Amino acid sequence: MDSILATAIMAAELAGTKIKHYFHNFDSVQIESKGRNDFVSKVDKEAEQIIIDTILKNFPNHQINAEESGIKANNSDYKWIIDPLDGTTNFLHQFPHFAVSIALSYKEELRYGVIYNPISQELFYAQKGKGAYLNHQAIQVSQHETLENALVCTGFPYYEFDYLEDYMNGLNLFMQQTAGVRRPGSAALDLAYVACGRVEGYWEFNLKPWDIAAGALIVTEAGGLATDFAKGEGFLESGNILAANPKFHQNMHQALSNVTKPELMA
Ligand code: 2AM
Ligand code: CA
Repeated sequence: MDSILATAIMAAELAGTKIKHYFHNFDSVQIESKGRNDFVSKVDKEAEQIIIDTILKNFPNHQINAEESGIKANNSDYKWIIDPLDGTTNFLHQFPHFAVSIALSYKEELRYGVIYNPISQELFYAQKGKGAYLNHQAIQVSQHETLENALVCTGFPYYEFDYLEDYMNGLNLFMQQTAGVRRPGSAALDLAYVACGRVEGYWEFNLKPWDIAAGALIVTEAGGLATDFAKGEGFLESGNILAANPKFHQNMHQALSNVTKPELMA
């Protein structure tokens, strides 16, 4: 296996093992007394350090952009984009749906993506031009085209509510016209689920690069499209993402455009 991919997978699995340990040794009394946020930030930080140590041991000159520790700018065109624990609210509530997400870009182009759910032990990964995999088996997006009978997922807005009404319009529409809408709580896993065809499509806005970088590459390598709301490539910058199989992407984009202010779709 390619040495970058092997390093990314090793980092995700080591961090996942640490997160799983805390998940199964969840001292709710201590957490309540010390505060939930302290506990989650301890888990986040420890997992992130494991990932960064694993990467820099193998690639000491690479840049790092990680949720907890920020940017470590090195003199390299390779940049790792890391979310040590995507789905922290789920983790804190003992809801076993969260993941480690690690991506690598070269000159700002996504080249590798790894997402690992340590509880289900599902490992999703992709390398640019080499396809997408779940536990080492090739995966593909679904072929389903129409809203009817489709399953879609999303994330609720949580801090920026300017577009809440537009968001609710989209939700309203998909609720009525699809087989169902899910809000699982981890953007990384939402994208991984699009990639392996469990859901037809996913949309969310105002995310951070580390929430979506790995998942976006895994979707595209699985034959799907991951774009911003204007069908462009600026999703890492805007944080707005729409991911689906190509035909469903078009239908989903059309449906959202009909009920959303043009400025949000731009
Ligand atoms: P996080 O768990 O790493 O914070 C779900 O909508 C997505 O939004 C998740 O990927 C989650 O990543 C991110 N997010 C960030 N802050 C959040 C918050 N306060 N509440 C819910 N999700 C949040
Ligand atoms: Ca996240």
